[in-house]
Amino acid sequence: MLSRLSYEIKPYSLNFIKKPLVLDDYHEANSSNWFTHDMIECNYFYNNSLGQEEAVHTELYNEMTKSVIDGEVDEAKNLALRALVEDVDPLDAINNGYVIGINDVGDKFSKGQCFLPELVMAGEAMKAALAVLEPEMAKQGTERKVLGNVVLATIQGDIHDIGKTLVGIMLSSNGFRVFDMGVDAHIDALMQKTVEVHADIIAVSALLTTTMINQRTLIEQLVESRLREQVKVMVGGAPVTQDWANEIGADGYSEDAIGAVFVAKQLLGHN
Ligand code: B12
Repeated sequence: MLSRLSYEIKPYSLNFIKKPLVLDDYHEANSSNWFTHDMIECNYFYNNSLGQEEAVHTELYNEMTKSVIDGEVDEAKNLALRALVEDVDPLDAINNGYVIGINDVGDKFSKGQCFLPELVMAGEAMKAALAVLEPEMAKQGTERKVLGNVVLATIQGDIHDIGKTLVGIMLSSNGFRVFDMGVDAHIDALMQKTVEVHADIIAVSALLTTTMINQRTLIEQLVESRLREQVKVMVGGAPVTQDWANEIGADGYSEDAIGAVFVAKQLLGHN
């Protein structure tokens, strides 16, 4: 017989079950047809394969995922606080809850299935949750496995920061340690930071055709100062293209933030 919990589990639970149902099914799931045989079968399987405590955590993870997808900043933060009170491992909360949400929104943005304000709000919700959970992880000494150090900035002369910040959120959500140098970041400062933090990647954004040139200057100066072999360079921003990346000798380019994660992993051999 199905337990009461079955009926409380939201569609997002299906993320954790090896069943080809995806978040896109959520809207459909909200229709009256949701309690299909498949769903009941899934939750039956689910309830019988997890202990009560894990099931409760899974419900919390699902709420976390949803808070990011819905761009609910306060909700995301409150759920993170609840995780701490309920002794949920912060790393599990990040990986099983929030990251699933931000990756879903990022993926939808890439496919033109959602728009910038939704992506920005999802990023804000993600940041609010990380701000609660990361200090706790540091305290517990359970920091996430770091895939690599990334020095990130909007290049010298340019003050656009929305895209750069989204790239930073996606990279840090997916295991990179990001040192965000903000906007109008001077090339000297970027190089200094690269040395200081042993950066594996420098990721620079440019939104102006006039400041794209500074991405080239950065690479030239890295070569001159013999830092070029030690660090990969990724470039992006609305006017930047793969051709431009090739022309200036950058190692990686992506047209969006979710692609930036893929490229960064690839550059460091994590794919
Ligand atoms: C918002 C905006 C502003 C805001 C910026 C607010 C902020 N906090 O960032 C304000 C009002 C301040 C602004 C100012 C200016 N702006 Co403006 N701005 C824009 C606008 C409308 C949107 C930019 C944006 O945020 N896009 C959304 C983000 C998510 O997209 P994105 O940045 O491209 O990032 C994505 C990808 O490119 C990629 N990505 C981004 N960075 C990186 C980095 C890496 C490493 C990787 C891999 C990927 C990656 O991932 C991101 C997420 O998917 C654009 C028009 C447009 N449609 O692009 C004009 C635009 C960029 N601005 C423009 C101009 C001219 C200016 C000003 C010079 C205007 C002026 N005369 O003062 C000033 C710039 C001053 C300066 N020194 O920088 C022009 C540039 C024209 C050109 N060819 O150079 C544009 C194209 C508008 C236009 N059509 O004329 N701007």
